[in-house]
Formats: sequence, structure tokens, C-alpha cells
Amino acid sequence: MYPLNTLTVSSHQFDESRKVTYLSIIIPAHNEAQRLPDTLRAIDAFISSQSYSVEVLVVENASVDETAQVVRSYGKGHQHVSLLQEKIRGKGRAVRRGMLAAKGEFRFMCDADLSMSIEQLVRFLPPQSTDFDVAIGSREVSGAVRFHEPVFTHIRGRVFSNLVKLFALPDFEDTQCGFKCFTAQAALDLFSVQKLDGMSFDVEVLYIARKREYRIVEVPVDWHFHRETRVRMMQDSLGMLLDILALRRNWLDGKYTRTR
Ligand SMILES: Nc1nc2c(ncn2[C@@H]2O[C@H](COP(=O)(O)OP(=O)(O)O)[C@@H](O)[C@H]2O)c(=O)[nH]1
Ligand SMILES: [Mg+2]
Repeated sequence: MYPLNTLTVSSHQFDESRKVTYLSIIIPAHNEAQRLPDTLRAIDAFISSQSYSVEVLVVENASVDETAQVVRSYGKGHQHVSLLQEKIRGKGRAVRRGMLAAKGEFRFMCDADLSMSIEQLVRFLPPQSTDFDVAIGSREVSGAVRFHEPVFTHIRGRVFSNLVKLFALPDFEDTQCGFKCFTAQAALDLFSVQKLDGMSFDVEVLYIARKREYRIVEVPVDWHFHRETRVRMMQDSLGMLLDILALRRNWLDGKYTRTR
């Protein structure tokens, strides 16, 4: 691990020969051609105010819009931005690909809609968060604020959270926030055995992390509801419930045994 104060050059002056990437920002993107340009610009503005090296990996799969082209063209003028692609749909599949391909000492997954402003990323890194393997954004812990969330959406989310608590992770109030930071070691260890390709991969990753006694911290976030969603209400919700019920069985069956 490289403490912040050992990397004193700005990201633009960064000495490539040291080959140290401090932070990887991994953005899963499905049909995000509209939202991504603003997001990439906001991330770049944030990066330019930080004193360490950052790479941005956008992982696209199965989009029917211009997501890939948007990222390719943005990446031409911004060499720290790369596009990775998978053929088959699934947020879990995309995040796994990004986490395993990343080079950063810290690997941060980040929803394309920036429902949490990117400036809050500093809350997930030293010196604000220390002694962790996994730092998860939470909209429920003390200090978190939700803006403009419709009541029904909130209730649906809470029902899901309570099912997660009951069947898999009793200690966490919010496993689904799209902003989570992993140390390189935790990312490689967890995502190399994690299997779920869809929206419930967060629960699976945290379940394995808990079983392996990783240090998991919850980071309060200010989170803004965005109506536009890639979640398919019936299909994804049902799939997520079945996935959660399968987790403990998978663990008992040794399906998460380390491969290296
Ligand atoms: N690569 C990829 N990203 C996905 C997929 N489904 C959702 N996402 C991304 O996951 C993030 C969260 O999606 P969003 O629609 O904001 O979910 P919500 O906030 O829960 O309604 C966004 O960056 C989406 O583009 C998928 O199948 N593949
Ligand atoms: Mg969203």
C-alpha cells in the first residue's frame, strides 16, 4: 500500500516509470451514452484536484446505444480512461472484469449516474478511511443523506435490505449502494471467486468478505435519487432474491474456495 503522502506529484506530472497507480475507478456501463460524458468530465475535474495517479476503466456490456463509442472517443484525449467490453449483460460481470483488470492500489466501483458526487470518494480512501479491506458506501448509516427518493422506491429498497440481513449479511443496512472501494488484495481475492453476474453481486462479494474476516467499513454518503435506471424491476428483483438464497449453499458447497 502506498500512503497518500508518498505520492506527491500531481496526476498530470506523474512519473510513468514508477508504474504505480494509486486509484482505479471502475464504472460499469450499460446504455450509458447519455450519462457518461458528464460523469467522465466530473471525474476528471476531481482527479485533477488530487495528488496521485488515477486510471478510469469503463466496463461496457451489451449496450444497444453508443456507450462504447462515447468512451473510445473520450479516451482519445484522456489516456487514463480505457474501455473494457464484455458481450453478455450483467453489472456483476462488468465490475468483476474491471476489478480484475485494474492496477490501482485502491479499486473503486462507481455507478455511471454519479448519484453520489465524486468528491465524496475521498471518504473511502486514507486518511479519511483507514485500516480497511473493503469500504462500502451506505445510504443508511449515521451521516448519510438521501435526496429526492420516492417513498415507494425507498420501501422497496428497505424490504430488499432486510431480506439480505435475514439471509446473508445481518450486519449491513445497505449492500446495494453503487460506490465501494477495495484494496487491490481484497479485490483480487474476492472477485476471482465471486460468481454472480447480475445486480446481487454486491451481496455475494460482501458475504465472502465477511466469511474471510475482511475489515469492512461503512462510509456514509450523500446520495441523490435518479429516476432513470438500468434495473429491470421484475426480472432483476426476482433474480436477486434467488441469488441471495443460493449464497449460503454456494459457500457450504465450497464454490468460493480460493483458486490461487
Ligand atoms: N456494464 C454493465 N453495467 C450495468 C449493467 N446494468 C447496470 N449497469 C450499471 O450499473 C450502474 C447502476 O445502474 P443504475 O441504473 O443507476 O441503477 P439504480 O441506481 O439501482 O437504478 C450504472 O452505471 C449502470 O450502467 C449491465 O448489465 N452491464
Ligand atoms: Mg442509479
